[in-house]
Amino acid sequence: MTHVVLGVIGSDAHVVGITILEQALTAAGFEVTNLGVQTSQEEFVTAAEDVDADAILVSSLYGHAEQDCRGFKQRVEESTIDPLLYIGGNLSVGQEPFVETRETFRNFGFDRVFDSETDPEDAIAALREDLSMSEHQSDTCRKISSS
Ligand code: B12
Repeated sequence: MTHVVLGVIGSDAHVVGITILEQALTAAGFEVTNLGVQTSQEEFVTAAEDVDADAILVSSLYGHAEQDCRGFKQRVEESTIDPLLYIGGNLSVGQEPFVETRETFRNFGFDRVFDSETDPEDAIAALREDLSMSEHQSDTCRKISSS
């Protein structure tokens, strides 16, 4: 079973994006823990340890992602797990080109960085690729967990 922990980091209260992501990931057969909005780094890591998460998906919309994510990778490294780290949403403030934003968050230790135009299917395809899952495998997860 492939377990994904999802949430909105910091004081950010934008809930629509992660709700859509949760639904898409669940429909694709992933086991999803949605921590909701205003989630601290510590809450992400504790939840991910609890379920032995394969991936943590961080969302940020309100323009404070850099401050909120500083030290996140280090915190994960100090934990008992080694999940993939994805971040997405509206990550930059102002007109910064996305290539620069991506570079910033890659340097923070995120494996993939997604912009606000991301279709949930892109994230699902990336997870399958990075976790070396076939579509069939995640469908199988869904069948097992729903039976
Ligand atoms: C609705 C909204 C609000 C609502 C939120 C209601 C709620 N509870 O959700 C309210 C009015 C409360 C609000 C408040 C604020 N907002 Co607002 N809000 C929006 C708005 C109009 C739409 C957001 C939305 O729901 N989009 C629809 C969903 C489906 O899209 P999404 O969230 O982008 O998510 C998709 C992708 O981004 C991606 N994705 C998201 N996260 C992740 C994570 C991963 C890992 C992956 C793979 C993909 C992914 O997949 C999602 C599904 O396709 C946007 C502008 C916009 N058009 O985006 C501004 C916007 C996000 N808000 C903004 C701001 C500034 C604020 C406030 C700070 C304003 C203020 N001064 O008070 C506050 C912050 C409050 C807080 N503590 O969070 C700015 C952020 C600017 C920035 N980043 O530089 C925006 C961009 C508006 C703007 N152009 O200035 N907001």
